[in-house]
Amino acid sequence: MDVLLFAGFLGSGKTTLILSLARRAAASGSRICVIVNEIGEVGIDGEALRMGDLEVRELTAGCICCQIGPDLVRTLRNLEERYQPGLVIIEASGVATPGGVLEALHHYPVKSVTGIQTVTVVDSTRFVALREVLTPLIEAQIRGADLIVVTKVDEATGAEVEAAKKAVELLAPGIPVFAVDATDDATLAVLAAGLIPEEVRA
Ligand SMILES: Nc1nc2c(ncn2[C@@H]2O[C@H](COP(=O)(O)OP(=O)(O)OP(=O)(O)O)[C@@H](O)[C@H]2O)c(=O)[nH]1
Ligand SMILES: [Mg+2]
Repeated sequence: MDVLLFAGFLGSGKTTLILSLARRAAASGSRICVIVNEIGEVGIDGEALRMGDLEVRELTAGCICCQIGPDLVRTLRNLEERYQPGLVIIEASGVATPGGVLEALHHYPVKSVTGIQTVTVVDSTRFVALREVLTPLIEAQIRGADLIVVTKVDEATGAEVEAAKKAVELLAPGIPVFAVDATDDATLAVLAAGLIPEEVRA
């Protein structure tokens, strides 16, 4: 099974994006499973994702990048046993770094995982301010990405979008960057084609 890891600060648009992408995939009959890591919150994302007809597991006992790596691995093994999903999407908590999650998976390997790609979600309306106060976290999330999605371009000013894109390109040179708003079907379709394995796609 392939794993898609979504990282990005709180409220950046991870769940929204996962739902839109999954909508383009589940119709093939292949089960997509989602693992969502929320810390100290009621399971709002879990509920939203279940409404997207996805098999969802919630991990709430800590952060998967630094505290509960073994729980993540156990959950992946369990999903593999029950569903043999073509794709497992992991929504990391807003304070997780991709490097931490990958380290956990490296430490306790899951045999059936054939590939892991990291998507970092960057909120264009808040990027500059967040980077200023949370520099190490925001930069580690971007540096750890295989692909970056800059969200909320419908809400941001042109200057905000450009500032976010430019900073991201400097922090993660050569990494593909997509700018989207949640209703931008054309870009989401291109994203889905690149991220979702063919056998899982609708
Ligand atoms: N205008 C606009 N709003 C968006 C977009 N993407 C997400 N949102 C809104 O931003 C808010 C946060 O989105 P979520 O998808 O819940 O973000 P998240 O990263 O999963 O948040 P946490 O799980 O709490 O870290 C919601 O109110 C979304 O409706 C977008 O492209 N444009
Ligand atoms: Mg979420």
